[in-house]
Amino acid sequence: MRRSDEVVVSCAVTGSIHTPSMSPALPVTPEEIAADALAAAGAGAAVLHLHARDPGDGRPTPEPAVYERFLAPIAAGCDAVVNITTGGSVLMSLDDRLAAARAFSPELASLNMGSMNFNFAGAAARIEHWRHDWEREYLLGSVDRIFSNTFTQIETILRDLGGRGTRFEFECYDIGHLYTLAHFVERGLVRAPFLVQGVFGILGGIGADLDHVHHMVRTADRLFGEDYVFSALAAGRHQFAVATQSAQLGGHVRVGLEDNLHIGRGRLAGSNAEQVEKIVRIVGEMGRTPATPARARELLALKG
Ligand code: KMH
Ligand code: ZN
Repeated sequence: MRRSDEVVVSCAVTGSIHTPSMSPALPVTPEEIAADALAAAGAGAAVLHLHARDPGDGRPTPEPAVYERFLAPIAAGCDAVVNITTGGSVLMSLDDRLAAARAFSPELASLNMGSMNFNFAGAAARIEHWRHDWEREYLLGSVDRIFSNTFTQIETILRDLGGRGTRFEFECYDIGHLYTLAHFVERGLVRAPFLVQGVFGILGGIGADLDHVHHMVRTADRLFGEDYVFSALAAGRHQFAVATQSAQLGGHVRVGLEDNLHIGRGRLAGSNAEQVEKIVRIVGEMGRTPATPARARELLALKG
C-alpha cells in the first residue's frame, strides 16, 4: 500500500440503498444533495461520491439532467473531487448506470469489481411510516437481485470512462474482487497508483469484521505492492470502526449517508457533514490530517 500522512476522506452523500422513509436527513432533491455535499466538503471531505435521485419521490435516477442540477452548484461552491457512481442502483441497466459519468467525465467514478447477490431488505427493518409506495417494492420486492458487474462490463467502463481521463474508485466487496482487479492491471487497463475501496458488510459481500479488513490489505499488498492506495467503507453500524481501522493501517476512509444513516448507536446522523466531522476528529487524534482536495488529486493521480 502507498501510505501518506494525509487521509483522503470520501463522503458518499446519498447512494441508492437508503430511502426517504429511513431518515429525514437523507438528501434527495438536487438542492439538498448540493447543500449536503458542500457542507461535507467544508467539514473535510476531499472526495464526494454522488448518485442522483428523482426530485419528486427520491427514487434513484440515472438522468444526467438531474445530476447537472447538483454538479453545477457543487463545482461552483468547492474544489472537492467529484466521484460519480457507475453502480447506480442494482435495478438499472449498464447504459443507465454510465449515463451521468459519460456526460460529465468526472475525475473519479466508482467501478464495482464483480457481480454479486445484493440484498438490502434489512435496511427496511426500522421503517415505521412509508413515505412512498416505490420504497416498499424496492426494498422488499425481491431478495434475488444480482448486481451485474461482469468482466465485459468492467472492461467497457475502464475503456469508455478511462479513455476520457476518469480514474476509478475500485469497489471491492470481497477478496476475489482484488484478483479481478489484478487481472485488469496485468492487461494494462489499470495504471498505478489506483484506489482500492474495500466495501465491508453488504449482505452478499464480505462481512465487516476487522480481520477481513486486515486480510484485504495483506492480499492487496501481495498483489499490488506499492501500486495502490487503500480506503475502506462499511455498511451500517460498522462504518466508523472499519474506517478507523483503515486509517490505522495507513489507508483512507469513506463515510456518508449512502453507507450508514447513523452517527452513533440508535442515533440518526443529522447530515453527511456530521459524519465527516466525526471521522476527521478520529483521524486527527491518530496523528493524521485530512487531505485537501489538491493533495487528494496528487495521491490518486487525478486529471485535476
Ligand atoms: N452503496 C455502496 C455499498 C456505487 O456507487 O458504485 C456501493 C457503491 C456502489 O457505492
Ligand atoms: Zn455509491
